[in-house]
Amino acid sequence: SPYAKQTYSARAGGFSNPTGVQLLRLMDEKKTNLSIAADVTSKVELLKMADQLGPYICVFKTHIDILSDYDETVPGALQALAEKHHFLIFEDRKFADIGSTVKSQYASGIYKIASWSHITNAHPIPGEGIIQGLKEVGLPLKRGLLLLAEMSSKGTLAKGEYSQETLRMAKRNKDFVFGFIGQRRLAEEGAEEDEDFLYLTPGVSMAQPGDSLGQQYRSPEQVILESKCDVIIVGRGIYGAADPVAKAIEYRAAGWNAYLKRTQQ
Ligand code: BMP
Repeated sequence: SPYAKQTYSARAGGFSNPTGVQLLRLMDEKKTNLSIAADVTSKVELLKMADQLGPYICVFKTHIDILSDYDETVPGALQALAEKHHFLIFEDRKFADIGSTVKSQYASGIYKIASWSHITNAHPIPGEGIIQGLKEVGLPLKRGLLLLAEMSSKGTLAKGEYSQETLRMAKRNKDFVFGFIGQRRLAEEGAEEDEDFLYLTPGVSMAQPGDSLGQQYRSPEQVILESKCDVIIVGRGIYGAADPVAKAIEYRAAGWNAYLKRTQQ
């Protein structure tokens, strides 16, 4: 793919979603394609992780609904840390319902995700209405959406024609959809690759092949160099280590060196 050889910031011009543009630029500015999956259950731990790892990451990925002590001070505190360290917040909500329902789930409820999270994601399983619904809430706030084209877990049904149709759905909604959660850069069969998207990839570890619940890991090099994805998402590989900051620095270097090799800078 010609895009995989270009720098992140050079690719920004091909994106119409403002969050996608912002992310591409900040990756080159901060020299990082690392995202942390901050899967902790207390707000003190969550905010500590955002403050300590903030300097080394481009995206801070949350599962806000696993916090046992969530309250309405959390989004503001996260936003302040995002400003301080220049990262984007990604609430990994994985919406999967009809357009009308996801609109309410995105804007309302306890978490009001659209009001604080730069990025969120959705399964394409319900069809294009899910994008339309989320877009009505997110676009006026300049938010961006990722579609889950593939998953890292064993036995995933998101493959083949499902992933291909996901790519076509994204192409029809480039104002809001700027990329995918996936395991490899996708090309539409039979079509020239004419459109660029960002690929954010979970299932990354330099130490483990997987976990006991179906997670499957690959290395930063496999993800960035071989599969031509753009962002490595690392959870337990970093926050589960004795020294998470030192580990984040290691993963950041591995991801960045693979990117430099890919773009031959
Ligand atoms: P870990 O690196 O600890 O295995 O965490 C992976 C993170 O990425 C989790 O937050 C999980 O919800 C998410 N994730 C994934 O593992 N595989 C996917 O295909 C999509 C995900 O969002």
